[in-house]
Amino acid sequence: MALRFEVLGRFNRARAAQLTLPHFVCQTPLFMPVGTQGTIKGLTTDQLEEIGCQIILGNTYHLALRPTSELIDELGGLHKFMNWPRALLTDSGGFQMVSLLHLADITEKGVTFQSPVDGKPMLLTPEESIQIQNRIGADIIMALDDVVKTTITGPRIEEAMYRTLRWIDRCIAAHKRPYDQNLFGIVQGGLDPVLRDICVRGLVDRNLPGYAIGGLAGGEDKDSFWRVVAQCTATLPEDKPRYVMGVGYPLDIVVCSALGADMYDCVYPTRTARFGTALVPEGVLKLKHKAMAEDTRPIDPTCACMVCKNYTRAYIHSLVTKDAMGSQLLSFHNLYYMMQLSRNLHSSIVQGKFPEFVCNFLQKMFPKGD
Ligand code: PRF
Ligand code: ZN
Repeated sequence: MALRFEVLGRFNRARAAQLTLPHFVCQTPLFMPVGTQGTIKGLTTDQLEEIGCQIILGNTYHLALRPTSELIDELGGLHKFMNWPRALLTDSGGFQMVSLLHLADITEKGVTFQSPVDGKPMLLTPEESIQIQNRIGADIIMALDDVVKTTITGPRIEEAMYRTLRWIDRCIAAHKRPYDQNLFGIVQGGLDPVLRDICVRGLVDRNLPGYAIGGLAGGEDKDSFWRVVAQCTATLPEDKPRYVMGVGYPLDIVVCSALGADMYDCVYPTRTARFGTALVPEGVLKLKHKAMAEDTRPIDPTCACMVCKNYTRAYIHSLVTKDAMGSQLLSFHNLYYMMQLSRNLHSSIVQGKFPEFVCNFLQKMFPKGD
């Protein structure tokens, strides 16, 4: 295995750990910003380091189309290509195709889809997904899974779960770099506890370096979402990282961490920045709002980030939708907020102050009388 996972502190089911990857030693719980074409939109890798970002996520699907995994491999791997010395994770590609293209069709062989570049039919098999991810060279690579929306019901959920289990063996067999890349399996099974249990057991039997909980954050209600996370974290091994895929609302990260999850990724903080929204302890602040036009305060007076130290709400209001700098400044602040949230989760768990942290977080977000 190419990772070490040492739990440094616990509070009930919550854990704070040190996750040692080939390119970086990370502290968990941690949030991973999503970079699509080998970049986090609007930020340089220096800025990402300054914010305290430990690991970023790249999408196999996007990178494989352009600039292509062969070219990335030839140029020395994605770390070098994008000038990012810290950890990287790539997702397997299937989920992106299904969620972005709607043209994708899943069979036992793999995911078939039409290339958005030239419209030609293409097939992504578990073997190919792993081969592409081996070329890209991220610290963590994800198995190709069969993802279905949690809001659908019936035999398709069961089929996707069993297919995900069959595909994991094809992924393991195809993986050529287990010495410096960690292959994570993905738990599927919709909202059905019996299917989730079969999938967890099946993956744990394969003794993988880490496990993801997939298929969530797709429109199901919070109660069902949290119940699946709680069930999976209760049965996944204590000594391996647990990654809840596609989760990025601050409140969900706090709840999932209390339930024993360690890693998260989402486009939300950067996407919402591009729509003019800042993440703040009270929830969100909409910079497009007229009320911001003459507001000389920083986005968040309690935030220590470069943007909050140097710019007013009025200035950012004047930029949003008019200049790329507006969304760049907001992305910087929002990712800083997510990194600060990760750091606070980690240190409060280590210091035995997790309940105080959660109470404080909830009181600010949901003040009395609201
Ligand atoms: N599988 C993969 N990537 C994902 C998910 C998944 O289930 C989610 C959750 N819907 C986000 N990203 N491979
Ligand atoms: Zn800030």
